[in-house]
Amino acid sequence: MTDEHAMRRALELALRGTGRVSPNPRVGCVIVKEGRIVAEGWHAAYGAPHAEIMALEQAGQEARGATLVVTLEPCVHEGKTPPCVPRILASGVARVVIGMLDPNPLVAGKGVEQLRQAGVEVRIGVLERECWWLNRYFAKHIVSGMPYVVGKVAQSLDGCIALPNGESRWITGEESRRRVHALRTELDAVLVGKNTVFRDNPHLTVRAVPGRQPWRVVLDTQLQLPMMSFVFADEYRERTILCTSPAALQTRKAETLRHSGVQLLEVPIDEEGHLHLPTVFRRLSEQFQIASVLVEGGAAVLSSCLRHRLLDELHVFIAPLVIGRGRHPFEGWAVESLEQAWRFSVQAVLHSGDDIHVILLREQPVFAERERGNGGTGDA
Ligand code: AOF
Ligand code: ZN
Repeated sequence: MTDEHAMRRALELALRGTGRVSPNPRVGCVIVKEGRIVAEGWHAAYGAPHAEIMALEQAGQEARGATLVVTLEPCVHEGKTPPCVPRILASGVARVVIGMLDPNPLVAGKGVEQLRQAGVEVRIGVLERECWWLNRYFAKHIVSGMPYVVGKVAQSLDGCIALPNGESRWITGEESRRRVHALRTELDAVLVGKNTVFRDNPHLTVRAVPGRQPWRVVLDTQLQLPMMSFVFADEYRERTILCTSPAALQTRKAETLRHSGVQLLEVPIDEEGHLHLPTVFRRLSEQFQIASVLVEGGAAVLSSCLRHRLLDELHVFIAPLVIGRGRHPFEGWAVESLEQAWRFSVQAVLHSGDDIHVILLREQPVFAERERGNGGTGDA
């Protein structure tokens, strides 16, 4: 059993925390002795024991002289649970293999330092890229106080998200819709603008896959949306956060919505008369502990995200369909020269049923250079 093999298993275990641990990281841990895994642990829920503790408890005496393999640097701080490093030391583990250092400033590097000082052999950076990918939401949120923002676009081959009259159902196919639902349950919140709710009256819930419901964030500056929109009236309305202007918050309508359980969030207006988007995200992070947001549209909101440089990642689902004249996903964004165009780097190109699923990142991830090798074009 190589360290890489063990780390793969730890990564698998970490995934069990999906949708349950945010804003904390998804962490997995295995304990390896004489070439085989003797215990497994993962962070199962927010506030629950850390992955290392779960694994150590299962290992008991077997931990003595063993190797502990964990996706994230063990912690040294007293949080909702006691620190892990002292427990690791007490267990008699001889060697610790770590996927990535903890970006949490309370931990960052200190876990490794304490382990080494106590004479434990430490190896860092095994499957680091995969570990980082798993915890990109956590990392952004803990370092910057802003959520990790993922945009979603469902479009035709020629870049249309809707006909000129706004009709958009269904450009992409069933598998792509399933993947969007999987994103909704993985991320903490789904965000849309007023026009999307007007036009589609979406539920923005998770139905096509199992998993917990995300927060639903709706931007409606003047509070014009009908009270009977599903996001305000269905059984999950207490999971809806309506962002609106200070003036609109004073109205009877706002009061009625608050009474029915909808959360209201006051956001200042920017120079163009829109809700100030960076403030929306900061408040979602501060007041609701939202570490990741899926921006599902429409074009005005997606464009605004670009203008404010808020998109960390973009998922484009492309149906093999030519529409011709139609609506464009970023039509509210314009540049004068190609140098000003917004450039992403391609992270993955996947088949999604009959569609293409492209995952893009706002910048080259730290690891891409190292791993690019000969195969890729390296061009976004
Ligand atoms: C987790 N699960 O398995 C590990 C974490 O408030 P606490 O005590 O739950 O601590 C949260 C911090 O602990 C988190 O920000 C991260 O830095 C560190 N490691 N957290 O939730 C785990 N190993
Ligand atoms: Zn810990």
